[in-house]
Amino acid sequence: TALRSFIEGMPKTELHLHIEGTLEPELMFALAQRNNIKLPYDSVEALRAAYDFSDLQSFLDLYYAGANVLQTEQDFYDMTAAYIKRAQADQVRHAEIFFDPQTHTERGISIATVFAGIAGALRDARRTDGFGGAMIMSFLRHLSEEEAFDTLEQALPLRDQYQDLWNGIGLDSSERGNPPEKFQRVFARCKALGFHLVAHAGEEGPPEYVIGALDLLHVERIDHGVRSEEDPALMQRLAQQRIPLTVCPLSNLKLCVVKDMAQHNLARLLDAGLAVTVNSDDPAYFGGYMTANYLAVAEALTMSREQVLTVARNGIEACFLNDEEKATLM
Ligand code: ES4
Ligand code: ZN
Repeated sequence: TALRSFIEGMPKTELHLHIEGTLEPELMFALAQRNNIKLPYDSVEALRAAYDFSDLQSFLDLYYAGANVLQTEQDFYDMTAAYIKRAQADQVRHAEIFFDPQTHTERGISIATVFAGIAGALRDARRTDGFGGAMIMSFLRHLSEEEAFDTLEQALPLRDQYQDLWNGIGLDSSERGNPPEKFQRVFARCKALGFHLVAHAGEEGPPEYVIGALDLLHVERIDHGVRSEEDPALMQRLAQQRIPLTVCPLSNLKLCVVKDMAQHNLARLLDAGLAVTVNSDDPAYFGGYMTANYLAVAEALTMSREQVLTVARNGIEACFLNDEEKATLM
């Protein structure tokens, strides 16, 4: 259709993407074989068939298990390079990528290995294709704040070496029961260090977690944030302050945050004046990359080209580049 080709050709930014969530079953099996790891599935098909989630936790269990195949710098490089190639096919020009060091350091992988592999692929893509990248190191909220501090201490010696890429700190994993205030001190430290700050909030958790992320963690963007709609005062504030929401339509569908795509509130959030963006979250698990996310939500909500373009422009506005760099993405 005309809308499909419009969306396919539209230059895009990606601001909510977990690199561990881009590990496609084929690459997962290849890395398992390379590293002599046995997966609890017989085939790529059997693994894909297990991607039938009932909520965030049911997904996270498989996502952390899948990440076990990542052992060497080359593994992290190959995963990131595969993502970049796929993103470029969807006309993504700039991606700010989450990574979860704790998922790997807990298994004895050094944080330097994680940084080197991801950054290596991003730098090669910048040099050869002009693909823009940034790295947002994210803390796992089901772990303690002390463990987050420990991860920060391990990463800080690498900061100079990766200052061209690592510019942000995020917060992800199991939301319910792990409110933002649990990480108030470590986020204050990251702010003092000059990092950009973001946090997942209002995906499964209540609007109070969005307010907490803003007022206690001082984040600049909210990842997901779709449950903000339950609080009219918060909606007003998000619109007035132009606080970006990095919304992930196919993720919300696969994790049963919405019953079907026609029920998604993205168009209502947009109509209320919020700085809504579209992103792919964990595309290998949720059934689609950037173009598929735009298409799914635009078709289900019968969005106009103008609305789709507004969302894409919001993505440029919301990214962590300076105005001169943003202008090159228009
Ligand atoms: C995640 Cl969709 C989502 N929510 C929270 N944490 C995550 N980590 C990876 N994907
Ligand atoms: Zn996410």
